[in-house]
Amino acid sequence: MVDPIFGWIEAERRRQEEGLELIASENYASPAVLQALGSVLNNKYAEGLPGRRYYGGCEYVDEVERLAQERLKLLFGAEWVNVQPHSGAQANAAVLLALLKPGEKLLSFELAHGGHLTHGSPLNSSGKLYTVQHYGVRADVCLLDYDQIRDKARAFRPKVLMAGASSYPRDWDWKCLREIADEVGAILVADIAHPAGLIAAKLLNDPLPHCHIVTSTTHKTLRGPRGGVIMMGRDFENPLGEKTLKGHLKKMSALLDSALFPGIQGGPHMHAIAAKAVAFGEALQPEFRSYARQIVRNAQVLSQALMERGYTVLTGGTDNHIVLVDLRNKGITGREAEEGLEKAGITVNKNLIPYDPQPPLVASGIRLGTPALTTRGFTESEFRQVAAWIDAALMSLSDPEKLKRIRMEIRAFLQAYPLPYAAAPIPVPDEVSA
Ligand code: DSN
Repeated sequence: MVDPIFGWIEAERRRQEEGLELIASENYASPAVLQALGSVLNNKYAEGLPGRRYYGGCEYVDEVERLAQERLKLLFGAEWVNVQPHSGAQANAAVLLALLKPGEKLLSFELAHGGHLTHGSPLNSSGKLYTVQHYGVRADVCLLDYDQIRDKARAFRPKVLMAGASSYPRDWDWKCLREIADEVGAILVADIAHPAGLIAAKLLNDPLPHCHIVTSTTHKTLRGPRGGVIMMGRDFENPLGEKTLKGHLKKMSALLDSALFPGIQGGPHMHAIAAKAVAFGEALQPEFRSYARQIVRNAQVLSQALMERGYTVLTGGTDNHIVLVDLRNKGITGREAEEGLEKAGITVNKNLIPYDPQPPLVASGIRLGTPALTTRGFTESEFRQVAAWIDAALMSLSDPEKLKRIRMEIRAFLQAYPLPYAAAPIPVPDEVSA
C-alpha cells in the first residue's frame, strides 16, 4: 500500500504546477537541491562543526559542510559563515542571543511597515527578551527615512541596530546605516532573507562590507532548501574591542557559533546543509545572474502593468522582487483579494500596508513576488499577462464562474512552463493518480 501522505504531496505538486505562484518568499528549488534534501544525510547526527564534532562517522558530512561554507563565502564575499541555522528565524535568534543580554536594546524595522517577527515583535522571543524600539517608513511615500532612523538611534542608544524586511520593495542604504550604528556604538545586523539572491547577483547594494553580521534564508530568491545562514564580512576593527579583523572574527564567530549550538539548536540538518551547498553552487553559475536580473525586470513590469490598470503600487514601483499593492482605491481588502485570487489559481498573500487601518488578518494590501514564476521561465510579456489575470480576477470577486474560467486559462497556459522537477513523478495512491 502506498502511504496516503504521498497523495497529499502529489496534490501539492499539482497545485504548484497548475497555479500562478506569486508569494514573494517562495520559489521552486532544483531537482538537485531536492535530491540532496531527500538523501541519506538525513540520518546523520553531527553536533559541532567540521573537524570538531560530538559524534563519530562525520568524515563525509564534514566535507559537505565545508563545501557549503566555502561556496557561501565565495557567493557573498564573506570572511566567516555558519550554514547550520534551520531557518532564518533561528539565524536571527542566535545572532540576538549572541549580542544581547535580556533587557538590552534592539532598534529594528517595524513589522507593520514590512519588518519581520524575529526583529523584536512582542509575539516573538526577540520581543519578549529584549527592549525593542522600531523605525518605520514615511507615511507619504512609504520609503525608509534614514534621518528618522538616526534620530531614533541617537535617542534610544540601541546595542543592536537591525535592518532588513519581509515586504519592502526598495533597496537599503547599508553604508548610511553603518554610519548611524557607528555614531551610537551599535552593532549593525542585516537580515537579507528576501533579497539574498539579488544581492548575490550584485543587483542590489551589498551589505557585507558595511554590516557587522548578515543573516539570510536560503529558499527565497536564493532558490535553495528551507534554511538559514549567518555571515560576517570584513570591515571590523571593533565592536567587541578587538583591534584586528582576525581577532574580531575569532571572538564574534565563537559567540555566534555557540549561540546557535548549543544555544538554540541541537544537531545540524546535514541533508539541508548539503542542499544549501547545491543551491550555493547553482547561484555561483552565470545563469543565476541572468535569472536574478529577470526577477527584477519582471517585478518592474508587473508594477507598471498594475499601475496602468489603476492599482496603487506602494513606492511607485520596486527595486527588487516584491510588488506591494494598496487595494483601498479598489474597495477590496487584502483578505478578499487573497481568497478571490486563489479561486482563480493565483496565489498571493494579504499584506499590511504601512499605517494600515485594517488588522493583519484582513489587511489593505497584497504582496506579490516574481522569483517563482521567473524560475518557470516567465519574462516581461508573461508578467503583463499576469497583471491582466490579477485585474480580471479582482474585478470578478463575486463571480465564481469567471474566477473558474481564469483558473482554467491559467492552467492551460502553464503547460508551456513546466516546473523544474515535473519529470520526477512520485508514486501515488490510485485515487490521486486517477
Ligand atoms: N514568511 C516569510 C515571508 O513570507 O516573507 C518571512 O519569514
